[in-house]
Order: sequence, then structure tokens, then C-alpha cells
Amino acid sequence: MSAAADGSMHVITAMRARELGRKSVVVGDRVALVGDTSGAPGVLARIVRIAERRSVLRRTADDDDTTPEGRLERVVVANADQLVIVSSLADPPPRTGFIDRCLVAAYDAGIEPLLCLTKADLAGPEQVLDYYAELDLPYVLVKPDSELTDLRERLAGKISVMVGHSGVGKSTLVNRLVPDALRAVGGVSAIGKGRHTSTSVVALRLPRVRRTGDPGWIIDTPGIRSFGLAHVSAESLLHGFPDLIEGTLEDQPNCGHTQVDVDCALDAWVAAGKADPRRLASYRRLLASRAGEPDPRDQSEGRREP
Ligand SMILES: Nc1nc2c(ncn2[C@@H]2O[C@H](COP(=O)(O)OP(=O)(O)OP(=O)(O)O)[C@@H](O)[C@H]2O)c(=O)[nH]1
Ligand SMILES: [Mg+2]
Repeated sequence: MSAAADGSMHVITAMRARELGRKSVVVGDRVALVGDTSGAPGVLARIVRIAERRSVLRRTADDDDTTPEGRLERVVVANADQLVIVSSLADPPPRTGFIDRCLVAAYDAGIEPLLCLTKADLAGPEQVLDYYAELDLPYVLVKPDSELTDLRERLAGKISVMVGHSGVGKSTLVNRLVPDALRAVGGVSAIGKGRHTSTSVVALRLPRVRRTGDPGWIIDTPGIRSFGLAHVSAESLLHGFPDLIEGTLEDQPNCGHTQVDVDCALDAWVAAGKADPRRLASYRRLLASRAGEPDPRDQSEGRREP
């Protein structure tokens, strides 16, 4: 899609030119085109250059950078300003472990997070919000009849990408935000059963609701089961836990902050009531899964995500 100076859009079909080599073009990329850029039916332009990316949201298939699967890094989108972490409050239930992973990915990519709690008609947000009480995490609540004014305000002027498990209501929300989006909406299948309604990443321009200013873009993505973080260093994982950072300052320089690090200052920090023990447990689960240790709850509950 190409935007003219006056804000009008036109759709151009283009293919990658050979000179791009193996570089792949992802949703959100700004590209230089040559050839016929009229957008007329049947014509193809060529993408000859990809502009430097302002931000890159990545994920890996799993956490383990010693396996080929774990090293398989995907760029989800380029140039996003905001990561909208969509989590339903019920059906499927919220998983703070998944949200924590998304927060790590957002901070790692230099993208602002926004927590979007859907299906607020089915359950209240208290538990999730209590868990994030010590973070300045912006959030919005969504139910079928809610006004989306607050969300639209937060999307205005930005490129926002939505991520979340399958069935949490991402496409439903996109269809409400962009009435002519016509994104397919599916039912909710059991987590891990692999039925995803949306199968591709799509960027849509938000409609203009105010007379001035850019209403922004929203990018819908297919539901994901896990947000692999093999590309994030163990130290960078901490960026997703700003409530714990201060607690690590008094630590010995070589402390890895894991369960087996004796005298880790984070234990004392939590014991003194300065952070929530559930947050430390979540951080340590991420450290452990990056070290290739299975999550003990995988066996008992038959799933990866807390
Ligand atoms: N009760 C309730 N149901 C909702 C709400 N939002 C979405 N749903 C329902 O949840 C189901 C899944 O919605 P989708 O929008 O397809 O979910 P998705 O996140 O796009 O799923 P994938 O494309 O598979 O990743 C549909 O049956 C929706 O009608 C809500 O706020 N309240
Ligand atoms: Mg969808």
C-alpha cells in the first residue's frame, strides 16, 4: 500500500527484485519501488530497496538457541511503534506468562507495550491487573458493546501490532476498529490444538475519527501458541521485568538470578516486599526455559504457557 502526501492510499502489487538478495520484506517495511507503480490491474512494480527499520519485532519458534527450531527467527513486523498484547479475560483464560514474554519482546524491540484485555463481559480484570500493579503498564478493557474511544486514542498516530493466542479476539477487534476490514473471525479452540482463524499478518489503516492527525495503522497477526525468546539475551530478559531491575543492583556481578544462584539479591528484594514473588517466579521460569530446562508444569498441565 502506498500513501500519497495528501494521505490518500493506493494499493500497488509489487514483487521483490533480485537485487534484494535473500533479504525478506515483512509487513511494516517501507520500500522503494520501480517500474509501473500505477496500481492498475495486472501490472507489477518491483521492490528494489528496503528502508532501514526503525524497530523490528522478532520471535523464535521456541526458547532454545541450540536447536534448529529455536534458532529459526522470524521477524513479525517492522517499524511498529506499539505492541498491543491482546489477552482475553476468559475463554481462553489469561496467561500472564505469555504476556510477560510479549513484554520482554516489546522492550527488546524498543516498542511500547499496551495490554488489551478482551472479553471483559465474561470476567473481570482484577487478577491480571493485580499481577502488573508495580508496572506502569497501560491497558484497555474491551467487551462487545464497549466504546473504543480510549483504544483509538492510543492507536492514533502510531503503527500498532496485535499479538495474542488464538481465539482471544484480535480479528474481532480489528473488524470493530476498521469496519471494512472483513477479517475472518473464528470460534475458540482448545489451546495447543492448532486451529487458527487468521493465517497471515495484515496491516490496516485505521479510519479517521478526528479531523486532524494520523489515525494510525493496526496490524492483525495470526494467534501464536508461544513467544519464543531465543533471540533475547539472558540479561535482556530482565527488561521485561522493570519491577525487578532495582533489586538486581545490589547483586554480585556474576549472579545469574536463577533458582540455583545462592544469595541472589532478588530473593531478599521479594522477601522485603519490594516486588511480587509471582513476578520473580515468572522471570526465573523464563531464564530456565532459555537454558533449555523444561517447565515443570508442562507435564502436569500438558501445556507450555502458564
Ligand atoms: N464474549 C466475548 N466474545 C468475544 C469477544 N471478542 C471476541 N469474541 C469471540 O471470540 C472468538 C474468537 O475471536 P477471533 O477474533 O477470531 O480471535 P483471534 O484472536 O483473531 O483468533 P486467531 O485468528 O485464531 O488468532 C469469536 O467467537 C468471537 O466472537 C468479547 O469481547 N466478548
Ligand atoms: Mg484472527
